[in-house]
Amino acid sequence: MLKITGLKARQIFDSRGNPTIECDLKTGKGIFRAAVPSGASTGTLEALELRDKEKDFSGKSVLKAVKNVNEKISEKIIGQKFDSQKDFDSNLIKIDGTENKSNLGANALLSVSLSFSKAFAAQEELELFQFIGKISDNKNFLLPVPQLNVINGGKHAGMENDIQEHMIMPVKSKNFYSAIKASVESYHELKKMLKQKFGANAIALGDEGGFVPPIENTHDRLEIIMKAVQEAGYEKEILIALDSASSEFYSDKKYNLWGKEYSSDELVDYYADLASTFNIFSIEDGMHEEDWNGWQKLNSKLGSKIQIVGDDLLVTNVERIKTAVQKKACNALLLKVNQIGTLTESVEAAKMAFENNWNVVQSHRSGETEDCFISDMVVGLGASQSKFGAPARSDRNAKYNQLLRIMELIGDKYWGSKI
Ligand code: 2PG
Ligand code: MG
Repeated sequence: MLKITGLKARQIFDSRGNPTIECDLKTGKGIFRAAVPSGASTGTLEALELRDKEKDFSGKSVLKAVKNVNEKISEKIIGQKFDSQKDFDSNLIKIDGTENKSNLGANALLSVSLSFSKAFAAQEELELFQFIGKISDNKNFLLPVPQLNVINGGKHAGMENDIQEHMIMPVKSKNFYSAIKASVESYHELKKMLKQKFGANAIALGDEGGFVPPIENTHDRLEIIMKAVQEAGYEKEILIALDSASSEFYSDKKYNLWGKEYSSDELVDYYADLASTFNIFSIEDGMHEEDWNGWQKLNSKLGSKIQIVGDDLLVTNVERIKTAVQKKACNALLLKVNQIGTLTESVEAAKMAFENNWNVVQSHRSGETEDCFISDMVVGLGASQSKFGAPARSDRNAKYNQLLRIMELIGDKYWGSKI
């Protein structure tokens, strides 16, 4: 049993300089803090991120969510005892009382849910990843194969009608440390090449720490990425992953990319063509979040060779995952805690994916904080992959650095590369 003795939320700023919420939860063991990330290319079915929509900070302040924690949630939980994360989160869900957390805000709920888990781990004298292993019934901790977004596009780079993320993935490295080394060295090689070819402006960074060079199509971006990987000496270790975030460039049943229109079929063919040219391991949100036919075509054409990941499609929601399994729409889950709003529901989503033999990719949001909860979470769940951005900027590297600390504890042979 864990007794909550205090709760205080506040407004802080995320990596884009937008307001977000963090919460301090107090128990006899100390004060436990968690902060909530925020997306730019959000799925329409995500749980509601409560923003004030008033004059300050262009409508983005989160003072109502903060107040909801400090008043409505505090009132119900301070002085109370809880015997598990599940018990605690189901209380939070009850206090909110809506399907999509639109009453108190998924951001308000998540700040409390995550800080509670840190407190409960301390109470049980467990590392956070061990605690997450316990609540998800997993004993096989894994260091993830990272997907690192080295060329940022789309909304994360101030662009439209564009593919969002071009990632390197050290799938064939021999252990986690070698994977990070290969990735960091390739990132620096890419920086050198981009500067040489396009000048200093090409090495400005997007929201996830990747470069934003003046290259307006994915084929040419992947070409220079692979050249850099080769130059760094890692072409045998590193494969490619993409996140199209295609809901962002879909309208009137067409996909609009770089001034050209594609039908669902044509876009599937475009991906097949890319996959025959480059060593692509994974494609995320290749199709629009409601284009189920498109997803089925993509998965049936490429799903036996390539990982097909649902993000906006699934929004970390077990009901959406069930539908996608039944429709054979994809074969992997992108897991984002703030899409659903509590840790327990996020764990349930991951477990449902595992039960269906899907891979799970634990993911950051493009707006992040210094909180590296997701590093412990991916290891605790035993998920094989992470998506934490480029190895640059502390909002991203905080996550890699925490994985390095966990590596010291569990050893780097436990590593997700058997995917
Ligand atoms: C995505 C994410 C993270 P955002 O689409 O997968 O990379 O972006 O947080 O902006 O939704
Ligand atoms: Mg995505």
